[in-house]
Amino acid sequence: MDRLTITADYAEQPAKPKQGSNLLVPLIVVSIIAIIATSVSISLTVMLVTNDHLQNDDVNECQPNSSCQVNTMSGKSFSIPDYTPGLDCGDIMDAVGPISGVYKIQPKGASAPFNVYCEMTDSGAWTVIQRRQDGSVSFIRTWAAYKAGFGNIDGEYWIGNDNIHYLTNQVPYKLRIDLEKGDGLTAYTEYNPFMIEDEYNNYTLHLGKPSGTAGDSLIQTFANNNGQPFSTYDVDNDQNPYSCANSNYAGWWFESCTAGNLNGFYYTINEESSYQGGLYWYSWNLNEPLKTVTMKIQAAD
Ligand SMILES: [Ca+2]
Repeated sequence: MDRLTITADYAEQPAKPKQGSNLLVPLIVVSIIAIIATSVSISLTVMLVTNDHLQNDDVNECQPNSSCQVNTMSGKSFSIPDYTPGLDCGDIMDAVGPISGVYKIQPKGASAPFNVYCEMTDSGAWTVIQRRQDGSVSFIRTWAAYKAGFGNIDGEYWIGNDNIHYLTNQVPYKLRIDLEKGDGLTAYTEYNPFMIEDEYNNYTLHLGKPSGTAGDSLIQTFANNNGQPFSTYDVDNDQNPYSCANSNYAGWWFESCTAGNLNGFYYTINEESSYQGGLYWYSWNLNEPLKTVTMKIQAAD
């Protein structure tokens, strides 16, 4: 009986002590991992803070005879070496290094320097001529507004048709268009070369060979924008009996009308609408509205 009872008791609870020891070992392991992870995390944080601090100190160190400016895109302030307004952002990068931000440039033909956003990347310095990101700036503007430029250099803007003309007539330039959908997917298209004529010739668009991941929505498509003059709602130079600028809510190089409209109305994602006149690039995203668009130029190789 005793033996049986003991056996039975033992048999009923065979796992209990083992469970205890099974739990104990993972607990110790987990605790050790937690301690190590915490230490690593603390070290990393310290390193990041230190690096950030060092980088900021590096960049913020104002040298004698230097000018300081604020990088409003990142919200960080930094200083840059004194520089003479360059012909484009390529000159700026040569002068101050690969620090993206707002700078003054003065291309040949421009009567005065003007602000522009310079995007310094692994593929060189890009002069940003247009940016859309939140709908904070209306692009339903007159001919005069598109001529002079409008918006905020640290946000949404059009750098101005005169300025685009000055820039792209210095040397051969290429155009890069960066696109982002609502789901965060990105793609790009380049046209090489890219230039526009002067106001006398209605800023007529000239595009070279397209390349990239977003396809061509401006040349070989249902509307050929290449060789077309610029149109706005108050100056209709398009090939349509009506006004493409009116129906597309944009100033653009419309034919009749376009398969790519990057100056249209900014629809918020999931906004109930017919998407008429929105930001779209048909060869990549049909007529679904885009989330962000950047048009930027660089001297061609
Ligand atoms: Ca027309």
